Amino acid sequence: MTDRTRVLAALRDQRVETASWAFGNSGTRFKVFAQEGVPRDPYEKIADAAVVHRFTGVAPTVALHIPWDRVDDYGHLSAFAKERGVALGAINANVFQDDDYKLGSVTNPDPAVRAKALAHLVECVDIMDATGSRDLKLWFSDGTNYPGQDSVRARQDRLAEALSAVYGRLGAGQRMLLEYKLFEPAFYMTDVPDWGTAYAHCLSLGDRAQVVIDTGHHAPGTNIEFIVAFLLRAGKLGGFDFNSRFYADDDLMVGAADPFQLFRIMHEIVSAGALAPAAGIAFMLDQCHNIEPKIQAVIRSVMNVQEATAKALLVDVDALAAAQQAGDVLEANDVLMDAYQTDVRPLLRELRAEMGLDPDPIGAFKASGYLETVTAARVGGTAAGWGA
Ligand code: LRH
Ligand code: MN
Repeated sequence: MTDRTRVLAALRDQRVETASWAFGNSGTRFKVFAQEGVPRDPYEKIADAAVVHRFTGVAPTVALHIPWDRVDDYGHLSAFAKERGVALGAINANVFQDDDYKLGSVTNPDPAVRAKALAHLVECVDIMDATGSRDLKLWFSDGTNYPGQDSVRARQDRLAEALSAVYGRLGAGQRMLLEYKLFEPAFYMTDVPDWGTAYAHCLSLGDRAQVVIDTGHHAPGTNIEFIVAFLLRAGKLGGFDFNSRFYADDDLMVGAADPFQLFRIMHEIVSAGALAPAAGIAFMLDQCHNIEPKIQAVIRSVMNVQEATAKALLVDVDALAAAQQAGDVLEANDVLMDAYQTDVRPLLRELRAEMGLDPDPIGAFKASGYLETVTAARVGGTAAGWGA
């Protein structure tokens, strides 16, 4: 198999999971700028996600967020998705928007509040049974704002107890993905603030508990690809929430703020042979398109992941290994930069043509008139959002 054939085959098998909430209205505490034509329910979100797959060919699943995507019949929603060529992906729990969770959800000092939060997490596993989803994604906004507000240790005990209860509820083929975040909405201490805390909890839970790396959840200057390499080596990397940022959890399009970082991350993935779906890494987008057209932004994001991946696949691994072994620092860096500096857009256009797709997904999307059609159709009702 020539190098080119190998690279094209790997890119054709790549899978990126979109996020239902990216198609709805979103913003900051200052303002949510509503957009026309935004979906009004999970069905319309999935219809938009299906369009992303139609034009990119590598985004066949869409993650749901509960209760934002709660429906009466998840079997019916799965069938709706299937008719449009996509499937329902990770189920995201939400224990960060209820008044009862002001002092925490599963870490709350009040056992009744903890029980309520746990019940929601278990409900999400019930939903996975109905949608056929493999992954339960858990992010906890839990934390404190002032020193002394609560016992750091007691909260970890409560967290471990809840995670263990959820872990015990997982069915065959299901796993839980624990997401960490340095801060926000808590501003003194977050109960799952970093990869080490998430990793430690997942280690004590078992094989079906793994860590999710949200690329916007680190302190500035964090070497995220080190965390990727470490967790891959430990068999504890479950997936990514891809986005990018200039400052904090900005949730911008992946690769937009720092394409070189995304390349370095995908280089670790490719080097570990963890790109193929069989490796079990969930490559998910977790973004907010506050001011830009949402569907086009998601298409662009998928293309950014493809471009970073293609560059990573082009790294001359033999030359790199030889330079590293020889201690030739500059040669080793050169080999990597050579791949990064390669314009892979012609290769990706060729891939899309081979897949029977328009080489220019964004041009094809615009020419389809889909946005104009749904904007005209989606009149009345309430546009989807974060429901906060
Ligand atoms: C938290 C987070 C989490 C989701 C939410 C939409 O910042 O990254 O993954 O639940 O965004
Ligand atoms: Mn996230």
